[in-house]
Amino acid sequence: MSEGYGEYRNKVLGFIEEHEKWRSHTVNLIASENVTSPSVKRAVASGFMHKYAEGWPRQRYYQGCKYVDEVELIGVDLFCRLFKSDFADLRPVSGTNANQAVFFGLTQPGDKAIVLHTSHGGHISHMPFGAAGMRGLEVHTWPFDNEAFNIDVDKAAQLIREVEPKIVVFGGSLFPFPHPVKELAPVAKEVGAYVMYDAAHVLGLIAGGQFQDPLREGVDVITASTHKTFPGPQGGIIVYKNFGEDVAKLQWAIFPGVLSNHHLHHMAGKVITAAEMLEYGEKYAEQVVKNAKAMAEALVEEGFKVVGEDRGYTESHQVIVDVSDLHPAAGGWAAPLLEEAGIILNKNLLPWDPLEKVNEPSGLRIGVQEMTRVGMKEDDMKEIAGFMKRVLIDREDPKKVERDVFYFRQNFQRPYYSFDYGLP
Ligand code: DSN
Repeated sequence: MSEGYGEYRNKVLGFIEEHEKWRSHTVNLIASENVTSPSVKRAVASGFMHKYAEGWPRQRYYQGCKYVDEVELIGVDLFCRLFKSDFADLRPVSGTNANQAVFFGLTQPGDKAIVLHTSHGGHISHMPFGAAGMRGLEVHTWPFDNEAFNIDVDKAAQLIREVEPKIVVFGGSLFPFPHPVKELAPVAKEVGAYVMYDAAHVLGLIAGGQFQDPLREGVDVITASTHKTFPGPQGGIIVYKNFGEDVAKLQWAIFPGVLSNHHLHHMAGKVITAAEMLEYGEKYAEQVVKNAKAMAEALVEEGFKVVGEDRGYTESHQVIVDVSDLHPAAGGWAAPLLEEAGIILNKNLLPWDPLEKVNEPSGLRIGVQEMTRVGMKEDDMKEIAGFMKRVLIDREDPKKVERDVFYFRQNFQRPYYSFDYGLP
């Protein structure tokens, strides 16, 4: 019998504890993350994690599902209410898994798709090297207007008519402004294309009625992850309209197409988060957008170049900063330096960057959704912008700034907009 492996258990538990302590002391501005409420944590750490339940509630391929079925049916109802959709499917285990299901259900190899290029903020799963390409789709990309930081509507309409795609995909990962869905969905319909919207980043804002409303603007199917502005556990979701006989193809693609068992503990966490968002989502999303605007204005005040000036900088949770004037390595220099100061964000290619600059891109992407969830308001955004200035413009020792970040963060430790803590 081998001895001493308990040391690894101790190490793992120790690193988890260190990580949690460290995260609670830092200002996390990663735009794709969030923190869950204690109730959601309870669901994710529950006995639902030990269960198999392939298929649809009450029509499972496994016995012993009477409780998980009840939870999943509540979830379907809550997600349909939240997004005013005809159907909701909580089974995808990630946003990419949800995208795979749509590509496999609604398209065939050789079909054409139009998506947002990753260098313009699109997601890797939409690309030829991601899920769309793996499905065998011929991938075209939306013409992008760098000035407007958005899809170029006229050129995009022309592209749809030329390419005649089977599916068009809106949404992405660098996403300060709503996409022109109202304008382009009717053109996509003219050529018989499905309209998909990847709401991974903005799901919580849509739920709170503070961004665009894709299903009312002509989208057939929304895919998303459930842990960004939607402050749930890691996972995926698909909500969709009744778009006719192909609904069955989508459902077949979800299971048994790209999934066998779904993750029932995460499913339960999504259900509690949906209830939180029905109760508190409007106020949460409203504060997220206010905070993002306040952060953009404060950064400009401190001397940073923020993208989207003529459009009010942002309408989402994201603020995009161009730091190319501050250092030759730009974002590749700024992001690790900020981490030393306890401010966690990521460097990001901007649409005008050549792809070779991927490790030293011009941009920083900031998301304020997590700090909003722990109770921060507009004035707190000014404090954070001030910390960033001290590190990146004044070139103060990041370790000194880290101490101040630590004390600032002490006051923000609870995930509000939840049944556990209510409103901040
Ligand atoms: N693309 C990742 C992000 O936006 O951080 C999520 O998949």
